[in-house]
Amino acid sequence: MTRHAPPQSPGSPRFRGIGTYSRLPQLTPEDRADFAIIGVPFDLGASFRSGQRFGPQAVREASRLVRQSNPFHRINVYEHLSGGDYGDTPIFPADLEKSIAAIEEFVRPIVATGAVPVSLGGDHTVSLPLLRAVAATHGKLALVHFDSHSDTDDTLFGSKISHGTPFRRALDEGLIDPQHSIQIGIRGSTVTATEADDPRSLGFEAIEAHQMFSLGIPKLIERILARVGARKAYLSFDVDFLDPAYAPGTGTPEVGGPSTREALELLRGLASIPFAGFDVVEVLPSFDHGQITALAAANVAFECISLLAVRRRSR
Ligand SMILES: [Mn+2]
Repeated sequence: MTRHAPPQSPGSPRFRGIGTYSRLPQLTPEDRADFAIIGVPFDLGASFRSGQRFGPQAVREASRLVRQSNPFHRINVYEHLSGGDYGDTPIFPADLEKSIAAIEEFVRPIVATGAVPVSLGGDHTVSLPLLRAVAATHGKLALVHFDSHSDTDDTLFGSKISHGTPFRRALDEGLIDPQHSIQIGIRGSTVTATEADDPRSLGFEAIEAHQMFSLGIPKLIERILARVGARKAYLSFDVDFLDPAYAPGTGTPEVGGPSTREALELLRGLASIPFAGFDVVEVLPSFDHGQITALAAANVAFECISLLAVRRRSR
């Protein structure tokens, strides 16, 4: 099998070439790779600011500076993995249901080839069709969810499918196992006084931002690993997990969150989990400044890819 990898910088400066993720080769669903970058330019499920449809391309542009090796893990990712950018899913800009179906249909056969999708959103609604596509091959998944919101509402403004409901629907459809799922970073003012307990009543473990800071990152990593165990898992990273100082370009920002540095440290502790899919969502370029958010998202995606490489190396 051809090992797909980005060109190295000497001889090809990083500002040169077509803007795929990390300048990876552009692949088609017929190609074979270990991981698949997939853009999901969808924002019909956003309840406040919208424009996340422009997220994938902003993250790709910021990812030019993402190189082949992760020095924390002392690993060249592409010595262990082949990866490519599969472009964007089809989208119908005035039809939510049709778009959701098209996202799932695009991603499902890619997952069936054995590739791990690393999807770039899009508002958080996209996690639902992505989970459907991943669960179709891998079965019920443990969810590791970084976000300032639990996104487990039954409805949002009367709609069953939105960026506030993906994990409730995933639960209803049996795509995720709440007993082995964990949400981290939940914060912000709420509609009712006890809303923060809602995901717990559904069976999720939820670590609110204030609990996260008192636990500290090493203990937090232990909690995530204990919750997931050896199960196949899906990691969903909403950039509003980060404090707005580190991710201003997003739809529903909440103050009092972690820094990008803390997020990287957290992610780096998760290499023992067998991840079957990742998404990085809610990048909203029109509210971004100096690529702060897009650059954070590009590097979060690289840390996710690095986890796959570290796990491959250890086996
Ligand atoms: Mn979210």
